[in-house]
Amino acid sequence: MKNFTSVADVAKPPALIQQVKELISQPSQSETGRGKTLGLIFFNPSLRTRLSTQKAAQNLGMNVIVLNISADSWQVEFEDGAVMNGGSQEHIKDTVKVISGYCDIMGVRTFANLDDREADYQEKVLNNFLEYSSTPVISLESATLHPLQSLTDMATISDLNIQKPKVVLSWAPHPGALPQAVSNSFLEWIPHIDAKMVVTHPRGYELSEKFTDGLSITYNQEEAFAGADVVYAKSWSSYNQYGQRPTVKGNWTITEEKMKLTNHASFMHCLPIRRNVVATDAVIDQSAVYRQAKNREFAAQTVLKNLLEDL
Ligand code: AN0
Ligand code: CP
Repeated sequence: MKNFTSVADVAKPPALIQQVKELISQPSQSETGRGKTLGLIFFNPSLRTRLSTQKAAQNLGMNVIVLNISADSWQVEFEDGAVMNGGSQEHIKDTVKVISGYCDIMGVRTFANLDDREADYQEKVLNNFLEYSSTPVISLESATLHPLQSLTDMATISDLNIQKPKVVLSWAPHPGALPQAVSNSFLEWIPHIDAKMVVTHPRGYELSEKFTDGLSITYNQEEAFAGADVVYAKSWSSYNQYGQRPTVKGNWTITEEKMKLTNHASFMHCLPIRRNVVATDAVIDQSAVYRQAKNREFAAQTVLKNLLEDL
């Protein structure tokens, strides 16, 4: 594997999911990464991605350096050919070339700005890393995808050992506008496990057809929940009215009553979660979310191992 920025970077996604499952059932450490350095670059906040990827690298004997670029470094210019007499102090080209000189593998987190759909969906920031880095690049969540999360989610679902589970991706409320990355990415990976996929969201929250083409989509959340084996909750802002939060009819918070419609479904969420907004305390407290978060370590370790082997 040369980079890990989307499912398209993976030759055999089911085999990678299987490797994560094996690590879940039998955690292990090795010296595969001894003497190698992983650089983790954050343009946005993170808890799980930061810690699980660091821990995964340590499990492989790697050194890790972390930079919170917005808080601790120079302000970065992204425009090609910019005359840099304004606020930004260093061009992305220089930032990436310098960082990659210190690293053997580089991870970057760069959220959607949710203002300019074209710029977000062109993955301008991530592509600068791919273009200027001399090392493999891991997405730690980009503008439109979160592959480490999705790989974890596929392994976590597959680890339930339910034959062809009914998996429901449900939109949920949130006080702010969130990216579509987690949901897009989930839908990009789900064909690689044997599941029956249903998406439910209010009108106005349609995702890009690139990700939902051919899927069963309903505006009726309760109908979607009937017989579900997995309920995967996520809030996202509108794709068509880009970054907006169109008015929603009814209450989309996931409650115990709604979960009773399912087939004793596992409740999943990538976290962080707004309690009693996305889902009630009772739903979250009986859910798979901590197992899911722990599995981030095994997914990151699997990805790092594959990248190290191809260095
Ligand atoms: C981010 C998002 O929705 O993309 C990160 C999730 C892993 N969530 C928030 O900003 C709350
Ligand atoms: N799920 C996830 O990526 O969490 P963080 O934003 O805390 O890294």
